Parts: sequence; C-alpha cells; structure tokens
Amino acid sequence: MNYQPVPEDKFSFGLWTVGWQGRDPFGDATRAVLDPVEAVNKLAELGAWGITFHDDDLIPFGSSETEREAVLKRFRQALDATGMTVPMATTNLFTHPVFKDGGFTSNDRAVRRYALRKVIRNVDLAVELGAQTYVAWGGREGSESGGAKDVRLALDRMKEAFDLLGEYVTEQGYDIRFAIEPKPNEPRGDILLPTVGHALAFIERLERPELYGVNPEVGHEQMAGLNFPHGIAQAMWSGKLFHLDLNGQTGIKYDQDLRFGAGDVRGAFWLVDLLERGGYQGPRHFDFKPPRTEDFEGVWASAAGCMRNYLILRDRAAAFRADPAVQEALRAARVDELGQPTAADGLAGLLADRTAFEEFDVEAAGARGMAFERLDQLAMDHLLGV
Ligand code: 3MF
Ligand code: MG
Ligand code: MG
Repeated sequence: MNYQPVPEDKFSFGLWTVGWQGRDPFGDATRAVLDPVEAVNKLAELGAWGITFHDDDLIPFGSSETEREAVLKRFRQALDATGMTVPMATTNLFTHPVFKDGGFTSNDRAVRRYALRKVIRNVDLAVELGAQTYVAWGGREGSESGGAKDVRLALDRMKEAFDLLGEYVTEQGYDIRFAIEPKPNEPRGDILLPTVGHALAFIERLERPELYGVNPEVGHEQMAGLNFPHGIAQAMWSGKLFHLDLNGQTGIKYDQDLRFGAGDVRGAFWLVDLLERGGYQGPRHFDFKPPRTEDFEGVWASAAGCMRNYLILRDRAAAFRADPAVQEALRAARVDELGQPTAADGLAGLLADRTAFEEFDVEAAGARGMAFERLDQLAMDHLLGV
C-alpha cells in the first residue's frame, strides 16, 4: 500500500487551513500569505479533489468589484487547469470587528442584516462554482456573560436567519443545502448550538428542515469531551450528515486543529470505520492548522499527512472487518443481536411473554460476559498494524 490519494477519495481542504499564517493569541504570523492559486495547484498535486473557502479567504475583505473579478478569474483558471472542485463554501462572520457579538445573533440589528447579505452574496458565488453544501459556523454567536445575551431571543434570530437563507435558495432554484457546524466555545466563551445534538434539535424547528444538516468537526466535539463517532452516527441516523471537518484534538483543551489522525487515533479509527461502512458519500474535508512551527514545506507535509492517515485508517478498518477472528468476536459480543427489534411480536406479545419477565433468569443473564475486551483488542491489533 502506498496510500497515495486520488480524486475518487474525495479529499478536500479549506483554503484557510494550508493558508493559515500562524497568527495566534500570543504570536504574530510565522508564514507569508499563500496565493489561493498556489493552494489549488499544490493540493491537486498532492492528490486532493476539492478546495473550500470563506468569502474573505479568497477575496480579501473590502476588495472592489474589479479586484474581486480579477481574483475570481485567476481562481477559476486554476480550478479548470487542475480539475479541482469546489464542493463547499462558507462565510467569514467572525474576523472583522463588526462581528464581535456575532452575525445572525448580534444584539445589533444592523449587523444582523449586514451578516445575512454577506452570506447571500457568497452563496451566489458558491453555487456558481458548483458547490452543493454551504457551511455555517456561528463562531461568534454566543456570549461571555449571562445578562448580555438572551439566548431564547438569539435562537429566534438564528432561526429567522436560516429560514431567510432557505427561502433565498428555494426562490433562486439553487441546488445547495446548508450544513451547520457546532462548536462549544472559542472564540466566544460559550457558542450557541455547541454540539451536534443541539444543532440537530435546532434544525427540526426550521421552516424547511430538509435544507439543513450538520458539519461536525472532530476537535469541536472532543473539546466538549464528547465521543465524535457517536455524534457522527447520530447525524447519519438522522439523515443529516451533509459534510464534515476532519482534524485532530487531544482532549478537552483549546481548539488544536491538528492534522487528521494526530490526536485521538482510536476515535479516528472508529470514525473512518463508520464513514466507510455507513455509506457516507460526501467530501472528506480537512479543517486543520499546520502548526506555526512549520514553513511551507511543513504545511504540505501536514496536508499530505491528513490524507495519508485517512487512507491508512481506511485500510486498517477494512482489514479489521474482514478478519474472521473479528467476525467471530463480533458474534460473541452479540453485536448483530442489536439489529433485531426488541418486540417484533408487538406490545401485546411482549406483555404475554412470560419468558420476558416472570420466567426470565436475571441472574444468569447478569452473570454472562459481553466479550467486548477481546473484540476491542483485535481492533487495537489492526489499528497498530500487528
Ligand atoms: C473554527 C472552524 C471554522 C469553520 C469554518 C467553516 C475557521 O473552529 O472550524 O474554521 O470550519 O468557518 O465553516
Ligand atoms: Mg474548528
Ligand atoms: Mg471547522
């Protein structure tokens, strides 16, 4: 196995990932600005299939119409020359000071109206470039203090914003859906729609719920101490996994954005196993930050590492599933039995069944081992390549 990515693997990268200059709350940029055309060319060369962007990653905030057209012309040429796709686009509603209290839920109504117009403008561009998913990360929709934000009203405004966007794409006849990206905190003290579960519940309150899904990010759920594959499984179960952000995180701390596979490697193994077995057809999108210790050579090594780790894990997960010892261990662990309805005989059948309760040997059932450890060790063996 050489683990060389090909376009069929559907690997995509945010322009802001490889283009991150390394500016953090404690230090200045350590890398120069990366030309988006160079990003397209280099990622294509590495075997990626797509590139994604925030409006301002591609067209610097405040550009004139002429500057905007010139940037887009060069970008389109690079896409055409390399065959790279734009499967997703998104909006920056967090960098400019105007968004200090959020975009859709800023207490300032004028800011909310501006934010919506900024999104709509970039949705038009996204559709023009062929994107089918529009991601919305509410980076600054939140608060640091209780009195400053009436959360119920903020959710009313969040719903209003998403409903207006749904109305817009429907009226325009666009073939694009929105994917809400949850995150618990950073840059706000607390962010609204903090987890996959919160976002899934919110979507059901929208006027056109079919237009909205989620864009879960590995590190975001792990920052909240949650099991990422479990969140992904629930999103899939709900038919809402429209897109996802792959990266690495080690435990509950600041948003690390490590390359995919660096971080919780067991979580990454089960994630890839789930995506591949669960029939996820969407992009394998990386949202990471090559550490600021790296020069551009390190940036490309980091990007290549994301894809390589995915392919290694895909290979390991497939070997795990194909192993006869694993299949036997899965049977011993009665994993297949969970697929059987608990009461195919219906409520009446359940109530009439004396073996279900009156004659059920609770002690014997309680004493029987579940055989999960043997199964998990086989997974470890495969993951570690033994
Ligand atoms: C922050 C993020 C964001 C979103 C991006 C796309 C800057 O932690 O993950 O990246 O992914 O805004 O919606
Ligand atoms: Mg993130
Ligand atoms: Mg993200």
